[in-house]
Amino acid sequence: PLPRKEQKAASPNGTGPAPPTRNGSTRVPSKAEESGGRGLETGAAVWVSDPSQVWTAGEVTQSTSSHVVVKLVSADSPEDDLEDLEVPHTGGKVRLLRRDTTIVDAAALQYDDLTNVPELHEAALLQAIADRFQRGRIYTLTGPVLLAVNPFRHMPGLYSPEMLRSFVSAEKLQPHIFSIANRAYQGILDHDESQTVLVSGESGAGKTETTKFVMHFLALTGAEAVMSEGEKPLSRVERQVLRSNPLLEAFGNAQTLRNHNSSRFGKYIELQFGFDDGLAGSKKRLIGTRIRTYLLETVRVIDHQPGERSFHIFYQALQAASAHLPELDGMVREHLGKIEGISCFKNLGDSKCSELLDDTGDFQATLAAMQTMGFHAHEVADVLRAVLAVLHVGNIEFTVPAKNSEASEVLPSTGASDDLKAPLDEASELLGLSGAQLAEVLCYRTMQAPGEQVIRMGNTTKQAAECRDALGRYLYHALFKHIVEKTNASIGFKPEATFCGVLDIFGFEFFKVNSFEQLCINFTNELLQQYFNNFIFENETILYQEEGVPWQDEDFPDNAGIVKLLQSSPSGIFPMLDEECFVIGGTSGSWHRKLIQTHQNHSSFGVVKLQNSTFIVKHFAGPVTYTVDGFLEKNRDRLSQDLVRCLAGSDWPFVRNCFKDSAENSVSRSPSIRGSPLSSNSPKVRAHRSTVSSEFRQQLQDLMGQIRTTTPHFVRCIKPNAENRAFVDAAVPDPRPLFDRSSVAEQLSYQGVLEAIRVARAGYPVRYYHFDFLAAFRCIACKDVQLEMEAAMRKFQESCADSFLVESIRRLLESEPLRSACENAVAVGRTRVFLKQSAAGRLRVAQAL
Ligand code: AD9
Ligand code: MG
Repeated sequence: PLPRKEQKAASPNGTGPAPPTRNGSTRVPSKAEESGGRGLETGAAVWVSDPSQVWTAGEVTQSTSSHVVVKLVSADSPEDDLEDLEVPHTGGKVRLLRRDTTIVDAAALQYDDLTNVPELHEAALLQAIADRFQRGRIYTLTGPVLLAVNPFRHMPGLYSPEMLRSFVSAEKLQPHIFSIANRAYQGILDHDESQTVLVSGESGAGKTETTKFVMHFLALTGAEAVMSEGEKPLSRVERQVLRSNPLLEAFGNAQTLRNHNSSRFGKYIELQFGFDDGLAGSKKRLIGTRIRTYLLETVRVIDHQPGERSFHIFYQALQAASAHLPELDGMVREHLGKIEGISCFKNLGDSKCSELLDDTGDFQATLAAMQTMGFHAHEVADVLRAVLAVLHVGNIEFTVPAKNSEASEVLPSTGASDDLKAPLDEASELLGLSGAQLAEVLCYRTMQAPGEQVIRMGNTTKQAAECRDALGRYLYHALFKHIVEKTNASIGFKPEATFCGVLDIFGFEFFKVNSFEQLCINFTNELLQQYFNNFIFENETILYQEEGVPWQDEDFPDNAGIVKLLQSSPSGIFPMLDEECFVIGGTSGSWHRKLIQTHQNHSSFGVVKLQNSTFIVKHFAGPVTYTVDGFLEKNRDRLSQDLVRCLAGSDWPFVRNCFKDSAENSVSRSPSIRGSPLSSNSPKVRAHRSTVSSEFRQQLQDLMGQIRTTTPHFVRCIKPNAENRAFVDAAVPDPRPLFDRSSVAEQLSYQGVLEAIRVARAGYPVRYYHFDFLAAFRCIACKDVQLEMEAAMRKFQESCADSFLVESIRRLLESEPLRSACENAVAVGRTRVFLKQSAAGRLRVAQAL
């Protein structure tokens, strides 16, 4: 598998994953955007697209039939005279969007939900989020979707017990993660319906923290709801659920360039609610949990980029174990005692103990979590023994024997420290094998045709090293699986109980070199996006229905074509890859040629000229170029049968169990790749023709099926800057923006937030509540009518009945000179007025006169 080292982020700011938005994006601009200024009157306030700031404020100073002239307004000193900009209606690169000058303070509470902004588009959205973030408001709603900007600092009081309590039973959705969690909880209590909170965002955007806030809320709220005086607030299940986080993070998280505690796997946690007979109270509380994991990046066991680290547990064990040696089992204690530090292990490379992490303290938390999960002392020792075995296996090296350059033998090196034996001896002892057994299965392979004798062949040093790495990855994955299974078994899972699922899964990825891992991840995001689109569509349909306004849905964005291109059988990209894995002599190259033959005319597929081994998929978030090298091998991901058989015969029951299932199946694979997409709960018996992708797709199908049975809640996490900087009141000002508008705009785009807004506003992009509409436009009417309108507005304020307002609105719209402009371009709903751009523009002109 391709080590991450070779993958350099291609983001413009060098941090990646760089979303391929704006330039070359697949999305279709709405009509208002295409205009390049058509329909904008002189004096209109606008946002001007600008590569550095993304959007700059401006004002139209001249409007002709072919172009408009815009005067830019400097944000820092509005009186500065900036250059005028001529924007042609067609063919120009600059885009113009109308700027609502009535919004003086986008951070104001009334814009907690941005659907209250009359004209919501990407510039208005960006400005509102930026303003709110500067004011410490990290959460914003756009309708039902919560946007969460990572503050990278402690926010005093934001998650306090008082804050938590203030959200319990609150009716209205507020811009806070507790509000979303509460809505999910209420859905379970009131309607007995299962829920899912879907959290997305790029690495370091705050998905895992958000997930933990949801779990925290659900565990504590359930407990408090049923707590009687003097009772212990948390039940066993609640405590275990909260402790499962540090445990999974120890084994599944690592420090990366983008996040010092980056999850290197995806997870879906179902938190089950019900009445616990053994506990007091008549309200539902947490009674069980099931954790499913996806795509553990096991390649990190073997290698990582400079500046990154392998999984936390390795450092925790090495750094902190000395403090706990007396409690540990004899063999582990003896082995740990001999290790002088991280540098003893090749796979940990030059990684250092991080200043951002407290490995010793975290190890305590890991041990405590294991204890809470009911791991006995000998089970903890097994886990640590497996951790050490993985490290020692990685140290085994090979050399070419004197007589045979096509074979290999284990390099008879000495140990990495005075006390350590040679890596082969350390590893084999830990694995419960003899050194000769392990050397044999690494350096030789056997083959047998039906009815023929077994042939023993030597592995080249490269093959032997691949075998060693596959063993390390497999073992680590088996260990991770064991941790998850034990956690699940310990907490318990009740079939049929109502649950709240929380999905914390990797976002869209786009590197300089994109491989099989990215295709799997981006496919996942494509499915989640499809689900999100449908949700937005349904919501919008409901809104129009409630308002009594007819709407056409043809503008709805649909990524079904891309999903089909990827998964439909037999000619989708993944099924064709699977097929090629079983064709004799099949290679990544032959698969690539077949792909081009089949899909070259597909609108979501492309090739790059002069790049023979690549293809492009035009994802909803933008086009991604994939390099085909290694796709087949990663999808097959076989583990040598000799190795499997050997380990299944180990003296150590833990290893025997890890390899038993694989030994029983004729086709076995190591869980390599960005790790194996094998879930910890994947079926034990694998189908004969299974591949990494087929198993992963099956898992995804199960996940989506499960999510579809629930009520969804969407949280989009946003990373405000690539360097994870928080606001600090430093004496020396930092010239780098804390809120990188360009990067945020990209994230909003590839997370589908802009698309969602565009869809929601496709029919009628401008919306006003009845009262706001009259407040803004009553000045157009003659004096007498204005007085009537004001009387209606007063009545509304007293009674909240919209009927008084609606009549006035209709009179205004039917009066000259608005009548013709508003015909078929305005719909008066039950609570809001819906306007197309043409009508809104005409109203504004009239308002300005
Ligand atoms: V990755 O895809 O697993 O690499 P995540 O999960 O999106 O990534 P994570 O939740 O780990 O990001 O957040 C990164 C860091 O941001 C955390 O370690 C915190 O230091 C910080 N963070 C995130 N959310 C908050 C918050 N609401 N308040 C304060 C936060 N700090
Ligand atoms: Mg995470």
